[in-house]
Amino acid sequence: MGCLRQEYTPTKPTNPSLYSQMRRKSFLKTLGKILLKDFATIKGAGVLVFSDMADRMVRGVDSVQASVSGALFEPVIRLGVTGLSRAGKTVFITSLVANLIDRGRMPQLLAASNGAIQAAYLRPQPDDTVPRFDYETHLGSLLSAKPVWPASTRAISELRLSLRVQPSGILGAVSGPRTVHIDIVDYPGEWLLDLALMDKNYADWSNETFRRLENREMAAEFLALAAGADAMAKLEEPVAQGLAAAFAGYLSEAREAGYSDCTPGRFLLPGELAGSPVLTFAPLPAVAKAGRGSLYREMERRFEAYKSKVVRPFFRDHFSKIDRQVVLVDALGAIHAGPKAVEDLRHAMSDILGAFRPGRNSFLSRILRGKRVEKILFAATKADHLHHRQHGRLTGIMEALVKEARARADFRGADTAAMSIAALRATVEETIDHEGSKLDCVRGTLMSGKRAAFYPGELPDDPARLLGPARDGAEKWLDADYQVMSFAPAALTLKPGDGPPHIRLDKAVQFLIGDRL
Ligand SMILES: Nc1nc2c(ncn2[C@@H]2O[C@H](COP(=O)(O)OP(=O)(O)OP(=O)(O)O)[C@@H](O)[C@H]2O)c(=O)[nH]1
Ligand SMILES: [Mg+2]
Repeated sequence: MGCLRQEYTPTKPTNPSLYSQMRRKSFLKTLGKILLKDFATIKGAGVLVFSDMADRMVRGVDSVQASVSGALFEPVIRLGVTGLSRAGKTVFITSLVANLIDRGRMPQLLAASNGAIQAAYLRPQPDDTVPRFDYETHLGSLLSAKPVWPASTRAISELRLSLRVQPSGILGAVSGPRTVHIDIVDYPGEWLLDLALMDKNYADWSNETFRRLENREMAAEFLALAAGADAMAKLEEPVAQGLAAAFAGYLSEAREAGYSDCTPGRFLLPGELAGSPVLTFAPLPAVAKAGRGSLYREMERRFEAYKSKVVRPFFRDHFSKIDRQVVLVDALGAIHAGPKAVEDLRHAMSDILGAFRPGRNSFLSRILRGKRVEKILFAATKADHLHHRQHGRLTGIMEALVKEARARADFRGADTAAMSIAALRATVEETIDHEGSKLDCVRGTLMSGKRAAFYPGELPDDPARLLGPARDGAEKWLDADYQVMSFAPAALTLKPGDGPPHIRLDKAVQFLIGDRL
């Protein structure tokens, strides 16, 4: 279907007023259909909440505009890039863009190797209120004489890369080159975990949270504070602030300890919302009937505000528009940290993937109105820490990590794949003699500036040998030890036409957008 749409490039009528009339007519017609459909739903069920309808209309109008401009002018692909913190999102996007602008290292991207992509350039992004992905600064850090990894980024950002593509076949010969825009949207994976809040009220959320916290020692301080709070008393802001701060403190310690269910996500990554009332709440034990202006009622109100002013807009304005998605996973980092971290990662993946099976969540189903992400790539990042002989095993582990979630998920219509990649290769391979046997190592520059060869350990052929003990709660790996080493980015001198070195970035891009080029 994507191919058909892309082949169709109608020419503009020469009469400009006729042309704009056509655009307006087609837009209004489709908008009319959306409105009619919404009213039919109200009549039939009588339960459609107004804000849902508004969300659907916003999404409807957006997608009408997108498809109108897509069909008549230039197709737009919205590529979502997500992953938990430090998964490798910023490095991935920076290298992806650099390698699409200079395509010498992208042989597995068909449209690059057959010359269909004639040019790639950055253009102003369509969303005026989303911060721009700071490509130039990030690339500057990676390409400087003393390269460093880009700084951590903690919010959503966007970048538009436009490609001039010469379509193949007869149609291509007639129509000449056309422009395809790729809007890359970078957002924290932690935000997807908030989806679970949408179908819960404050009392249920509080109960569940207290149940979860019961056996966690890092929650002791918050639990004592919550137990001592008078939920029926009139709200006093310092009390609310004290509870929220203790709760946020618990969340951040829980995450340090490797727990993944650390929602609400913005408590850990508050960005510009830090200190605002939508982030100044915490769960409270249930009460019989809390009066107006009481601590309980205000906490409840702020929880609802968090859902409607923070979570809902993210899913409505950003998530719902994504066509293709890459989920980056630092699987090697988790394996190195031990079985608990691997089990935790498996849970987090399952929760994250929940966002891609909207059938389970009525809020999301309403917002998406049947639209689905068409392709999802699960990529194990930083594969340059491993000799290529082991890449297949890392991919196997990645597949196993998301397998259960994938099997349960209803990805109807979405094409999924797993891969091991390195967005920026910082090492070279080397086989060394060690106590009479050969060891397949990688060599790179450490953060200290020293060069070192590194053997990370042998990943098992069968992923169950890692995931089994992880699920059984093992404290450490029995038959192996896995290491990760922090390599600095390699100092690069790039040939004209070449982007930064990588592993399988071209294959990843071919999977994600190759069919639309
Ligand atoms: N060797 C190697 N290390 C990588 C690669 N990609 C990322 N890293 C390492 O992983 C760290 C995190 O990468 P980022 O791209 O900043 O990760 P992120 O997901 O944007 O992180 P946050 O913005 O903090 O959420 C980097 O500082 C590097 O140390 C890679 O391709 N190869
Ligand atoms: Mg980042």
